[in-house]
This record gives sequence, structure tokens and C-alpha cells, in this order.
Amino acid sequence: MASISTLPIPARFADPFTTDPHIPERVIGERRSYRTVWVSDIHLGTRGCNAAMLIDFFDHVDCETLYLVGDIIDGWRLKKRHFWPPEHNDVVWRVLKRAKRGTRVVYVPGNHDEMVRPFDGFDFGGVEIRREAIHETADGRKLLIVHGDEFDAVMLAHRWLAFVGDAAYTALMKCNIVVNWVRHKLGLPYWSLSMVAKHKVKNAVQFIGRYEEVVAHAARARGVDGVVCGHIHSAEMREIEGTGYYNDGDWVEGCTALVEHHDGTMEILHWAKEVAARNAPTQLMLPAAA
Ligand SMILES: [Mn+2]
Repeated sequence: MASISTLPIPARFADPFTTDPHIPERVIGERRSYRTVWVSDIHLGTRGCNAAMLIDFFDHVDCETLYLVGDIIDGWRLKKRHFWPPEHNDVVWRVLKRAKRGTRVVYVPGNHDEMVRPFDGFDFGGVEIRREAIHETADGRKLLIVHGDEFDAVMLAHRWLAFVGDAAYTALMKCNIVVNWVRHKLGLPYWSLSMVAKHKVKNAVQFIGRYEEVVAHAARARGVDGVVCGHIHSAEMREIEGTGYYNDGDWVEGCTALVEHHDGTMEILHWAKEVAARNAPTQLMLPAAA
């Protein structure tokens, strides 16, 4: 049994009972209310994590049940390098505060936070840690909640996932400039990395479609009406041969959440778009027509 001290997370964690967040809560009027909210692939502890956007989300949205669908804290990355800005603590603070205020919080660990998995069945500060969960919607459908990395084994072309949510891809594109400068000096013709990139994107699209089918089939075999997962950083909501497939996306690039309205209707929220719409000027300063 792993002990809490083996967790590669800071000892001084955001305690909502005794501390205040770095970024104060911005409660403007009444918060938007949902029955259920699912978020995953936050990757706290990495530069890729869009904590500011998630803090804004938590400050504007409320729910009865909050599911954290894995890869919340990136233990893999934290083991290599300590990176924990105050905003990341603020995300933890908001989750714990929510639990304290009476929201049911269920944390289903993923592969990047697999160090939390041995705590299956435990409750920490009002956060239930579960290897998987079954959610019943307001309209009576049973949904299996899993992170989704368990389906990697049956996927053959999953190596490209290493690129997801990482600066590696950008770095690779920058390499293109250097590579071609060297090739030019050696009298070699131009070689396009973007061609390789396009091929990768095509593979990625095929991979996502295949992954969604595999997950939906597995859910149907379990006798549930649908499945909610994360892992591949690709928000989606569709019916696959009668089984509901829901992916809540990520907070690295997409900044998306899956929500259940009080009547059981499901929706994907694109938070970056919501923030942009909120901040948009109400009056466009267009030049007068001549
Ligand atoms: Mn994952």
C-alpha cells in the first residue's frame, strides 16, 4: 500500500479551511447551475495546463456532482521537474472548497496520476477516489465513468499520443527550420516536415474515431447506456451503435467540460469561447461607410 508521502505533490497543499486562494473567487451574480460536471486531463504540474481558464470555469459554474476524470495532476512530469505555480494550487483549492460546500466530488485517476489509484475507495477531504464510477442521469441512463487509458492496450497506433498536450510538436516544427538550413548548406533539397505533420494529423483523426468505437463497445459489453472518458484530449458527444460516447476533452488546449443539465440533457462547454464571448466589446467600432 502506497503512503500519502509517496505522492509527488507539494506537502503544503491548498487547504480551503485555513487559506485563501492566490486568485480570489470571482462570483458575479448567481453561478450557472448544472446537475453534473465532468472535467479531465488538467495536467496540473505542467506548463501546458491552462489553470487560469479552469479557475474561471470553476468561478462561474456550480453543480451537484463533480467528476474529475483523470490526469488531474501530472505525476509523471512532477517526478522529473517540480513545477507548481500558485494558480495550480488555486485549482486544488477550488475543488476542495466545492466539496466542503456540499458538492459530491468523485476523482477517477488516470495514467498520469496513477499514483492516486492505490487509494481506490478512500475519501480525502470530501473527495471520493474511485477506480471507476457509474453515474445515473436525471433521465435514468447509466453511464460508466473511466479515464480511458485502459483502452490503449487494444489500440495499435497510440504512440502519437505522446504529442498530445505537449510542446514537443511545436519544437519539432521549429526543428524544420534548422534541419533545412543544414540541408541547404549540404546542397540537399528542401525537406518538408509539414508533410510528415499532415500525415500524423490524418493518422490522429483515424485514431480518435477508432478509439471512440473501442470505448463505446466496451461500455455496451458492461451493460451501461453510455460512457464518459477523457485521456485523448478530444471532446466529443455522439451515439455509437446505440451507446452514448462522451469525452470531456482537456484543459491543456481544448479547455472543455462535459455537463449534464438538470433534465439529463448533456452538453460540451467550450470555455475559451465562452470567455472570449464574455469579453467581446458590446459595440463594434466600425469605420463609418463612405
Ligand atoms: Mn491520460
